[in-house]
Amino acid sequence: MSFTKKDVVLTDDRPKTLLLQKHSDYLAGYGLNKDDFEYCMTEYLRMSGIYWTVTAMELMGQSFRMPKEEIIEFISSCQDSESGGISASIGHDPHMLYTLSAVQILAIYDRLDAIDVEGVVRFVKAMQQEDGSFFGDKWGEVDTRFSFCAVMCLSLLHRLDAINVNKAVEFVLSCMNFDGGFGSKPGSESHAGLIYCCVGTLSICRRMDALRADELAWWLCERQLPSGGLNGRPEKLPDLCYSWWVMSSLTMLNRIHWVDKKSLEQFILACQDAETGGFSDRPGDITDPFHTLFGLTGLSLLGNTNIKAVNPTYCLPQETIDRLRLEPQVLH
Ligand code: GRG
Ligand code: ZN
Repeated sequence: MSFTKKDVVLTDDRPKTLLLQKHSDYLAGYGLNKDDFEYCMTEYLRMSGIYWTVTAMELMGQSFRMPKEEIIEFISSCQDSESGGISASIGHDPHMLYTLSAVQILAIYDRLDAIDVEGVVRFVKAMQQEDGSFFGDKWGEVDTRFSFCAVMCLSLLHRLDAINVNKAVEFVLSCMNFDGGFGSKPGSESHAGLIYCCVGTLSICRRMDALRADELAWWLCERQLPSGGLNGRPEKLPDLCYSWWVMSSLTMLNRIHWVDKKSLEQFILACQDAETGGFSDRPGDITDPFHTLFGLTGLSLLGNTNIKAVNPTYCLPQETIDRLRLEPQVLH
């Protein structure tokens, strides 16, 4: 019997240095042509797209290249006056994911005054259920991602008091599995993306003591493959964005040294496109703003000083978290 591992091979002609100027040009140009096919097809997640881009530009010290006032104006016009929630694009339905992205962008810009904050608080509060879980929107999907969106959003607004935090934590803990990991709801398989959401929720609510830290960190560091890249669960291919979901969780757990940093750094650098700029999920694939942010944040967590420090809980520049005087918990 043979054991095959799904992985990629890094070729010798791969990028080996950080191409910051290329990435800044790529993101500054993204969406300049509003008729571009890819731009049109991603309208349903526009608010998050702007968050990924603005955050990446901030971390590179390039945010002056972004149309700040236009972005703030766009966010204001995506808030629904009735529910108070914020949508991905003008005329779309409000959702927890885009409400969080909007609040994150405004937190970076120090412009939370541009929205009706009480409206956002009302929206998030209305999404909490009896068992402490959160809906994503009025249609009632429950997912630990939405628990994280709720607590992150309210903490950025200094309004965590509006929800039942103990119940929110209780629900997240009910999603903990035998391996110490977390899924999207009770009984769902552990997945690194959802582990980040659950650990992040506990970090914000200062309940990291409830984690089984050693087991969880062991599961997380087992995500590293021979190429250096990380996958999101066993038997899956490596994907650059797990450099964020896994490494941010390990940082909150104070066990980042459990992965081989050097080979992960080489994998991340290999995901850059030296011609177009930007990062992709795997070497040689097409780049996008989502993976570009997580390539940069991954390198920042690994200690690259050409990129500003990122906060592992909030996925925002550390300087924003300091300005807001937030103190998410990390294990010591
Ligand atoms: C503030 C950064 C930030 C996030 C807000 C939306 C959110 C909270 C977190 C998303 C976490 C998550 C579920 C990430 C996983 C994304 C992903 C690559 C999903 C793909 O899932 P599969 O099963 O991929 O298609 P694999 O890699 O398992 O094959
Ligand atoms: Zn990915």
